[in-house]
Amino acid sequence: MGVLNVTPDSFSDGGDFVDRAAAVERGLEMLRNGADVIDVGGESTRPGADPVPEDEELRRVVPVIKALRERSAARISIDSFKPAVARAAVEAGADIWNDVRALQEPGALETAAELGVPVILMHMSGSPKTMQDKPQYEDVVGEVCDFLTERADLAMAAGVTADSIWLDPGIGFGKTLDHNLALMRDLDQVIRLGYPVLFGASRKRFIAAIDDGAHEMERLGGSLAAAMRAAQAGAAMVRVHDVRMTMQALKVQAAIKRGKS
Ligand code: 9MG
Repeated sequence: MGVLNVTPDSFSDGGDFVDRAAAVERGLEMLRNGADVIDVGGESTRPGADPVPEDEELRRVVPVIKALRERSAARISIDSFKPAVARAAVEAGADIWNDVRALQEPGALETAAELGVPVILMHMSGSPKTMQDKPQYEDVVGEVCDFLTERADLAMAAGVTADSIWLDPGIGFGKTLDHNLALMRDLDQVIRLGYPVLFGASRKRFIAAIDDGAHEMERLGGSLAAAMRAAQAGAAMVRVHDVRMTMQALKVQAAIKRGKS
């Protein structure tokens, strides 16, 4: 899954507006480089990020999804926790709902059931604005698994089919470095819940915490190490910025496992 953040800090024309053409080109490039899904998001979920009003989020993502749909048959996911944005995105051509709030917004469960598209339920403690203020767990892996199981059960009770549900431990979302490392080490516990697992660690801050404050653009090595760990543990998909290099690493890992070309 290739990350396409349609936010002014990612694709700016120099002012406050998103350069949509550049965003679409980046999405198509990720597909050429081997991505199966493009994850389009119009609201940053980085720690400390400010919320974006619904109309602005729609203005950012809908034209980009329409343009990608016109030019490619590949799967597109909408990264949003707002039911109205997910609905408009699916009408514009998106195939998957990636929800970092795991359908906790009012009306989200019902909307997911109505839309009938696969939905990714991610674990987050708190909200992006405050989630890194002293996150605490007794047993982070157990608590994340319990939360995801409960959200999957609630989704199914609302009418989402079991085969539409994906789970995601939410690396970096309300977690300290040690919490993130425990989740990566014990990822098989999330996988054993029985749903396909999406894993996202690309360019995240825990890499800088291990490697001397490495800048966001200098985190490729750590991103690849985490993606390889996830693939080895059995994650069904990894969410990444650097599609070409991740594909290369995955191909080499698979070839080594086979022991032949
Ligand atoms: C939007 N977003 C940012 N990081 C993410 C992650 O790790 N998983 C999912 N599902 N979405 C993410």
